Formats: sequence, structure tokens, C-alpha cells
Amino acid sequence: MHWLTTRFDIDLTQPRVMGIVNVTPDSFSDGGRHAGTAQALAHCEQLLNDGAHILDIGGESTRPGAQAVPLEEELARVLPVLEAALRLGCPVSVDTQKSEVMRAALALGADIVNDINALQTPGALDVVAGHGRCGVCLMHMRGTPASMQARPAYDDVIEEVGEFLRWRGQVLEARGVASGRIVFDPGIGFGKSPEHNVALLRRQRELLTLGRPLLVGWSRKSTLGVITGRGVADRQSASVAAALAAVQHGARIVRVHDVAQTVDALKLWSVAGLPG
Ligand code: YH5
Repeated sequence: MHWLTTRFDIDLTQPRVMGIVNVTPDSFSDGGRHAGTAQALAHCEQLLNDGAHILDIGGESTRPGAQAVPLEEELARVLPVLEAALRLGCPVSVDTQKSEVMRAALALGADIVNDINALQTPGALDVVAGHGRCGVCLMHMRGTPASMQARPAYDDVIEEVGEFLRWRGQVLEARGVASGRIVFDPGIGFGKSPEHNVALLRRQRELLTLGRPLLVGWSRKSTLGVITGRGVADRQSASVAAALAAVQHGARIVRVHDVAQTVDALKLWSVAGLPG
């Protein structure tokens, strides 16, 4: 099984680690745009040294309740880091919901569009289908980052997430995007209660019947805090364990902050002979 992207056919016969690069003012210094870009690029290099296979660059804070970032600001944050990261020799994804950011990122040569809104924003589908050669991660979200924690309700969260992803996959394929370019993500924490997120982990295998590889992001998310009683700075062990559990239940790509720890854990996992 491979994930076809702009420059790379990513072999998914072994689990892949996507390293998170947040290009937001709270992540890298406010010593000006150039200093922020240099720090973000150094972070990209660190993640690759730690064993990341894919870098995911995002300039929009999507934590529950976060404010929207204006287009010009997101472009100014993301594009300089993306341009430099594209020279590091690994697949690079851009984490955005905005069609204009997708368009600019693909013009620079971005390998993957990672959209928490599954290309439902006006224009996004046109940009990705018009390019036709990038990889795409389609994620399920209920509501918007501003509203999504307001009592999310599902009859059956697995069924509803699965139906949504199946529909978005069909929409993309109808627009000519090859199925080999598309991966699915259940969207841990996006309009789901802790119980919903746990159900998506325990029953994650059911989503494999959709026939696409699964990418999952548990790293540092609040459900891990609910389970362990720990604040966001102390969720590393739980994040690594969640990544391993997701791989055991069939995920092919894990999106993580703590790349070195996750890569080590996956190395042990693979020699232990516990199949994904
Ligand atoms: C994802 O799951 N998540 S941004 C709240 C936190 C910690 C982390 C402290 N982009 C995903 O990482 N893209 C984000 O609480 C994503 N899948 C994909 N494909 C949110 C995030 C986070 C939020």
C-alpha cells in the first residue's frame, strides 16, 4: 500500500510518523518573521533527525475555541517555512482549511494537503482537483474549531465518521483525484467527547473497511488529559501509547509532536511482532 503525493510515493507497509510543525506565534519566537521562520526550519530538521517521515506545517491554531487566522497572516507564517522544508528531501504537508493557502502551497511544490475540513471550504476542492497530483488527508470534524466542543452528539460515532469520510472520498474521486492519493482521518478531538474519541480508538479497525489508509492524531489532545489527569505539557507518554494503540488497530500514519519517542516506540513494536 502506497500514498501517492506530489513528489513521493510513500510506502505504508510500515507505519509512518508525521511530525507536527506549528508555525504559530505561541510556538516560535516573536523576534520577527525571519527569526520565527529560522526557528521553525530548525525544528523541521530536528524532527527529521528524530526519524519523522513526513512534516506537517500548519499556521492556524485549531485548538477548541481558537480564533480564526486571517488569510494574509496564515500565508506569511506558512509559506517561508514550507518553501525551506521542501528542500529537506521528505514529503511535506500543509495543514490548512483555506483554498488560497492550498493553492500557494501547491504552487511551491507541497506534497500533501492536510485539511481538517475535508475540502468542504469553498474553492478547496477545485484547487486540489485542479492540481491533481498531490496527496490529500481528509479529516472528519463536527462543527468548527470555535463551536465543536458544544455537546457533540452521535447515534454511532464510528458509523457517522465512516459515512462522512466515504462521502468526501467519493466527491474527490468524482473530481478526478485518484484514490491512491487519499487518506482518511477520524479527527480525534474535533467535535467529539472523550468517550467518542475512545470509541474511535477501540473500534478504529471498522474504518479500514472504507479501503483507504488511516492517519490519526492523538498527540497531546485533551482526551489524554482526561484519561491520565495530566496537563498538556505532561502527556508525552500517553501520546506515545495512543500512537502505538492506533497503529495496532490499523493506522498507517500517526501525526505527533514527540517524534523521537514515537519512532523508538514503533521500532520496539515492530521487532515485538505485534501486527498492526
Ligand atoms: C488531526 O488530528 N489535528 S491541529 C488540541 C490539543 C493538542 C493538539 C492540547 N491538525 C489534526 O494537533 N490534522 C490538527 O490539545 C490535524 N489530524 C489531521 N489530519 C490540533 C492539534 C491539537 C489540538
